[in-house]
Amino acid sequence: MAVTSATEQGRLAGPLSMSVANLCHRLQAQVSPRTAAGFAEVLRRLGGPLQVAVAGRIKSGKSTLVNALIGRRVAPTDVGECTRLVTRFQYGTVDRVEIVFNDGRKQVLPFAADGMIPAELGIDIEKVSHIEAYLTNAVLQGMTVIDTPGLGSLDAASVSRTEQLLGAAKHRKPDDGEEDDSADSEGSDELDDTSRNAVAGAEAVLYVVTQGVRADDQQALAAFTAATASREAGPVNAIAVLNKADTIAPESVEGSGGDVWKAATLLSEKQAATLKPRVADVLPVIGLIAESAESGGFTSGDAEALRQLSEMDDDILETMLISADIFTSWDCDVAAGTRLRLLEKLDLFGVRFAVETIRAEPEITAGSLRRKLLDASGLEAVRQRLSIVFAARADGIKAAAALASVTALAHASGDPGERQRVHDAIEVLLAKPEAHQLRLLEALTLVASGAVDMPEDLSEEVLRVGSNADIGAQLGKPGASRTDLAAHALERAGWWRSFASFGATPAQSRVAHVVHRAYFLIWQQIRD
Ligand SMILES: Nc1nc2c(ncn2[C@@H]2O[C@H](COP(=O)(O)OP(=O)(O)OP(=O)(O)O)[C@@H](O)[C@H]2O)c(=O)[nH]1
Ligand SMILES: [Mg+2]
Repeated sequence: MAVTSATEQGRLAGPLSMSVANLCHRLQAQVSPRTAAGFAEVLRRLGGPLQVAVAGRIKSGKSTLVNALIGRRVAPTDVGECTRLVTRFQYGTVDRVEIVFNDGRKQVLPFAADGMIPAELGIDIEKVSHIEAYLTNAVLQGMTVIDTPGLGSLDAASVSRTEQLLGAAKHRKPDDGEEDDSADSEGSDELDDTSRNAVAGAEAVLYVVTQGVRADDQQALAAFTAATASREAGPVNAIAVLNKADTIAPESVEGSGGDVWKAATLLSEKQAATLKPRVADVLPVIGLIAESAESGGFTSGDAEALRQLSEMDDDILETMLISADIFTSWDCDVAAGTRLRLLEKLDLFGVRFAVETIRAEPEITAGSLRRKLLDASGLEAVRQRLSIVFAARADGIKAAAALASVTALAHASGDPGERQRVHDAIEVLLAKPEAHQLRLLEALTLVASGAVDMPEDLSEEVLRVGSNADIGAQLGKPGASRTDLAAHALERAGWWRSFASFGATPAQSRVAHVVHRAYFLIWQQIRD
């Protein structure tokens, strides 16, 4: 029996990924070469870092946020062809960018003079599948970041390109131009389009919304769905940010007391009410300031210009800060070009924040000012959330995504015998106690996505038990004693078991059995 090798084990996110990897290894010998090639791809992905897609509407600031997260200004923002392409940022030992064409061909793309991916490629982008960027930045060892074009644009071609890449294949009809007949490639170990898409797709989503885009905006939601298409997104693998928090007019938000950050926090809570339980959380962030502070964009020259501004008469500065036009066209000692650069890096809110910081602490160094800007951007909270929500659960998320891919591959094979063998193997795997976490994630996603309807208090309980790593939080009793927790777990286990048997619909009952077992396992873990 083929088992996962020691080197592979080292790279897998945890025991769940390992059990799915073992399943793939075992099945490889029992399926057609093409499905086996698909399994090989699933195995390759299981061994890699979590794949996080940054999705959202056009111009919501996705690429800016990607740069901030990677800590390097490398993704083109604002204009240019590249904002219409999917770019995958992954770890590499040398910096390298490749254009991947639809036919699989690759071409190395030189970085632009400023170290960024060129905004214009100088080739027919209709022929381009996506861009792969290998960067030495350490953050990418922990996750692969996928920058996506803003959906909701009128550009249907880039929308469908994104959907294909991110795994919306199940909705797609065979392309006219490309052959889809399995007969041709039968016996070959090349991945066909369907199989490729079955294993592609992001495993987690960072969903970018702005004040201007209502959270329930259909096109914004389409962008969200497209990013995870073949698997359901939910609080396990999706978080949202309310970006461009600096541009929120506080007077438009009741209760903000005129404070921009307070307004952003209130708006985020409101968006969360609409988006939950699709996402774990909605966090306010100022991507632009985060990018400038994190990627070396903010220089000591900028700090010096801000210091000069801070020494100006307050009334004059206030007038200048009314609008970008006034700020750049006003007659003052700081060169207009420098002011324009400050705006590009910090926008008016950031300039004001920096000036106020310098006035409160005139001796502040450029480095400390950069640090304060970073703190003000809210990026740290997003990072922390990413590590709590995603990194800590990478094993479960990756294993669930891999299982979904395995199922999709078997389904795409067109061979009923093969489909049955794969199906049986998955059932055996899921029946094992150590795979319970996968069942729980599945149940949670069914409830979160509304596929299984539950009374609200029960939904909340399922979400709580399924999406927390810490037992106190799972039981909704943070800080309670072990004895209390054990008693509570046992009580809830009993309750869910009887709910499963009496009063629940068949779909609810399946979820209830999983929740019952989750409580039971918690109890086993903490009883004396
Ligand atoms: N004021 C402000 N501007 C921002 C912020 N984040 C991004 N921007 C600006 O918004 C514009 C669009 O940003 P991008 O990062 O290119 O947005 P995108 O979502 O990647 O755009 P597409 O890929 O074309 O859909 C740029 O001019 C950014 O400088 C922010 O937090 N505050
Ligand atoms: Mg972009």
